[in-house]
Amino acid sequence: MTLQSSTPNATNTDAEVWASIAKEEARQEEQLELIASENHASKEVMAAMGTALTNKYAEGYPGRRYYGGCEYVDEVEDLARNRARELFGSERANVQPHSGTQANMAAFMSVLEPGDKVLAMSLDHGGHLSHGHTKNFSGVFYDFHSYGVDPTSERLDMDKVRQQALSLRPKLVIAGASAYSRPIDFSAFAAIAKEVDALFMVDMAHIAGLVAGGAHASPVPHADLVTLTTHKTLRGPRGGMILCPKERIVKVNSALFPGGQGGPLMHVIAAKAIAFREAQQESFKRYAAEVVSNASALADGLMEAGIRIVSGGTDNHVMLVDVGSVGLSGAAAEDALHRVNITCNKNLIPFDKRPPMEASGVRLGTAAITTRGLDGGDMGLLAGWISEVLRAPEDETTLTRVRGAVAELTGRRPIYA
Ligand code: DSN
Repeated sequence: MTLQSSTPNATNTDAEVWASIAKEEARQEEQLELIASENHASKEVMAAMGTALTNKYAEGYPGRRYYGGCEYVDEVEDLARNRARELFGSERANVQPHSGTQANMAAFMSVLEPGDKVLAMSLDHGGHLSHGHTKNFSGVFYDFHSYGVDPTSERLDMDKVRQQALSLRPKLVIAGASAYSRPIDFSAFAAIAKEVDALFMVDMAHIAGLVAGGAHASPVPHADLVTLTTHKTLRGPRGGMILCPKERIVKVNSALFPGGQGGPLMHVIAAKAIAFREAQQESFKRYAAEVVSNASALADGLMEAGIRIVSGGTDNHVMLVDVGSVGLSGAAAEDALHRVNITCNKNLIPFDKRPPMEASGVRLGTAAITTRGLDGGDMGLLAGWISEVLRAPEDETTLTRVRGAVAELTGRRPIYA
């Protein structure tokens, strides 16, 4: 095992915690990360989170705090907000949400009353927990209804979404998903919301990096509220953000603080500012395009190997692999791939007959492996290895051979060289 950037030094005395951190760093180097919501942030982004900014309380917003000594964290938050606005072409940004779910909570609180009707994508068809799951705050406090994908095309059917909106008359329509591989037509959603006098919100957590890099259309010109996370395709620190037109920012800000959070994580906001600057570079545009072309190549390779991909492919960073097509459950496929150091997560596919902890699919994403430099040729290899493992999940000879091939590739493409 090699120790990476957080290797303990003379001042690190907590051997137990540092040993676990070192093992996690080695795990990331040794495994191919196909979890679609993960990525490998830059050393500079990670360094910002290990600074004295973690010590500072700064409830409030720049220039209007409830604590003294905020002059430098004000600079940091202003940098983050301004860079976010430039990056996404948004009039205003709130960079304080600790997570995507907290960004969604504040966005909802800024426009909804408890019990209001909302129309969002079903979690079973690729939506998100915070878009109305009955055990989540969203489903507890608001009256969520859901739309899904068409059973044949496995794509969103905007005529059906419109019919549902017309009969429900929701106060808010939400677009955005955590397991949907096709472009989302934000303009069509906005037109439906307008027709039923609803507000329109987009949760672009998964595709934020693709939007920043020009590899997916932006929802910003169409939506009243846009929420996102900064750690997925956007490749920043773990956290959330809200974008909105200037007339909405006062309500958004007070819904976030004091509505849903207390003190902001200023060390994370510094890391967000650094990540936004990274995402403004030409190299990030190339990265976003490569994430999409790698996903397309991986999906093609799997389909050529006879494995079904939901909706017949992908146009973004993610794909849903129907592992039922090779006789496995998602849980068994996740486990078999984990044994060869390919990490992914089991996932329901649309109209799945299995329960979520078993599922019939695995979700694969290319954001993290593209960060470590894997290219189209590597996608062909990876599709072959995944196919071999899924077709012989108990065969130790196959597993040993593929594990060796993965080790050779990860060794050639280190994350934090
Ligand atoms: N849990 C995240 C995902 O994996 O997509 C979304 O919050």
